This record gives sequence, C-alpha cells and structure tokens, in this order.
Amino acid sequence: MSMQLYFSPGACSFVPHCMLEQSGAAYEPLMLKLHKGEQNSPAFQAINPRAQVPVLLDGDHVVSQIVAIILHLDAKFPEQSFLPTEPLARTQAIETLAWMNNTVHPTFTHIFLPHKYSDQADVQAQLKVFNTQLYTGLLSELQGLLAAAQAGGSDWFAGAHAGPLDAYALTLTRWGSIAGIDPSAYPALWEHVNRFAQEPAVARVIARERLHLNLYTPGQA
Ligand SMILES: N[C@@H](CCC(=O)N[C@@H](CS)C(=O)NCC(=O)O)C(=O)O
Repeated sequence: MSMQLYFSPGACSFVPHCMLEQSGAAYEPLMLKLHKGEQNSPAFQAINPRAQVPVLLDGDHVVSQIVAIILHLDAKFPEQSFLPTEPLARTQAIETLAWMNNTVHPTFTHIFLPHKYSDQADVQAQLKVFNTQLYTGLLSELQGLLAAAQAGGSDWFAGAHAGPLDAYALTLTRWGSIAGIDPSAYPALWEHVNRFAQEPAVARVIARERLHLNLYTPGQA
C-alpha cells in the first residue's frame, strides 16, 4: 500500500519523516507551507480538519497525531526497532514520547504561536516570556532524560537504535534555538542532536527540509 506524509519543514512532522526515511519503504513526502497557511486550505482540511501536520496516508487510511503515527510506523516496521519491544523499556519510551508531545511541544507553541492562546497583544508578549523560561527548564529535563538513558547503557534515547525520540529531541532543541535559547548551553543534548543529524537517513531528511539545526543568534533572547 502506498504511503504519503504531509510535512512542513522544521515542524514536528520531522519525526515521522525521519522514521519513513529510515524504514527504506517507498513513500511520498508532501510539503505544506504552514507559514503560508496552506494547512487551512479546503483541500488539506478535507484530509485533516484539525489543519495540522503531520498526517500519514497509509493506503486508504488517514493517521494524524504524532504519537499515533509513531506507534503505527513502529508496528509496521518492526525490523527497525524504532521503539523497544521489552515491555518496561517500551513503556518508558512511550512515557518520554508522551511528555515531549503533551508538555514540551505545546510550551513551544505558546512561544511561537501565542495568538493561538490569546487575542491580546500584551498577553501574547507575556506568554512568550513566561513560556521561554519554562522551555529552558524543559530542555534541561530533556538532557537529564538523555543522561539517564546513557547511564543505562543506551546509545540513543530509547536503546540501541536511533529513532523517533531522538528525532523529537532534535526538533525540540532546534525550536529552542528559534526561541533564543542557545543549544550549546545543553552540551550533552546538543552533541546528541548533532550525532543524530549525521545518521544517513536523517541527513537526507534534513537536506529535503533544508533545515539549519541552530538558529540561535547571541543577544537574541
Ligand atoms: N497534537 C498534534 C500537534 C501537531 C502540531 O502541533 N502541528 C503543528 C506543527 S509542529 C501544526 O501543524 N501547526 C499548524 C497550525 O497550528 O496552524 C500532534 O501531536 O500531531
């Protein structure tokens, strides 16, 4: 069955984009420019009424929500060991994934798209400042989770295989640099992100999305 992925450069869709590229399966990447509002077109909203990427089309099936897409691709490509199979390790990986998706990700949305949370300019400005502070703490927590994984003998966030947690960590760290947070302030995390970026399949996705990993400029925060 054919697969297509709606993605936007640098968005959270980077995570399933990497998984598909790592899988070696045939798929069609379909780019949506969020900054041009293409997610709001009637054609895209007919596919995902929530007007968000990522969306995976797998044959006749439409899958949205990053966690669902990750679990779907993990089940579809068991040979990739995207997530651990040992029950406790798998649960812990999904725990970290859920936290990335339901806590770190929306904190950045408050910084990047504050108009989604308030229509008042002064409140939006406060949301940016407050959530940037929160985000610095969350990146420390992310680095702590990496340290715990490495202390347990893992090369990557969820064991011996580079996978979706590493791709999400790259995305969240890169977003921090957009928010004015210097990624080199998190040396172990930053080293990890750069190592993941050098995985051949990941490097191809970075090239396709034309991403710069670090958009931080000193004095910007
Ligand atoms: N809960 C959704 C969040 C997806 C999401 O936030 N997507 C963003 C890009 S990172 C998006 O499409 N934003 C477009 C918009 O909100 O207008 C998921 O896990 O897939």
